[in-house]
Amino acid sequence: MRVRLLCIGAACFCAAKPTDADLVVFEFTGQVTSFDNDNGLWNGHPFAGAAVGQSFALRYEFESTTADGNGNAQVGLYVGAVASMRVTVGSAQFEYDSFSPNRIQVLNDFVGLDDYTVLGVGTDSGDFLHTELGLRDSNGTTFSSDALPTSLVLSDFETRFAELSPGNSGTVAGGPTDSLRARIDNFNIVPVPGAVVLALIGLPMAAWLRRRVS
Ligand SMILES: [Ca+2]
Ligand SMILES: [Ca+2]
Repeated sequence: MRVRLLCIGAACFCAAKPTDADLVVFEFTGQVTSFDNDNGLWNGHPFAGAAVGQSFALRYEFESTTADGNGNAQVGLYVGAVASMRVTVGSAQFEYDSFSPNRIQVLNDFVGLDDYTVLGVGTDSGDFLHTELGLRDSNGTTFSSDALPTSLVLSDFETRFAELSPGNSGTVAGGPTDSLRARIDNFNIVPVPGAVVLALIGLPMAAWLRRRVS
């Protein structure tokens, strides 16, 4: 009986330790502050009708255990960390179906500042979007290392923005660029549904097993 319970316990432990447990969902919301379509690059895009004052939301899921790909102790570079990303402008939505590239970059005390940036470049049903989130603390007091943060305090950063571009050139210098810029006003960590369910199932099960085995 005890052996069987231990086997069940081991199975539960394995089931409660999926990669889901390492996923974190960040959501930023704010407002569109500028929209430029001088080159017509937004034409036919889901965000073609964007306008200053509309609501803005950026939500992404990332793998919190992604390894730092930059050996510099002041630079954390987490390439491919973003598992999914959705951008909403007013009632229009862009949900990435492919990413190339995506990354999260953390700067700690780099030229005196702390900085958190997220880049997503890719498509949704053939439409293209270059998304960049930028948070900057010019006092350099927010981060104490270049580790990938799993929570943030928005008020730590005096500069908070998102910038979008519809062209393949993104924000690369020299190419035509139309852009949408939003300021970020709010931040939430969204519970990952799978992890919540597993935690709810896993904790009572573990307690029950402890009682039975002891
Ligand atoms: Ca590093
Ligand atoms: Ca710092």
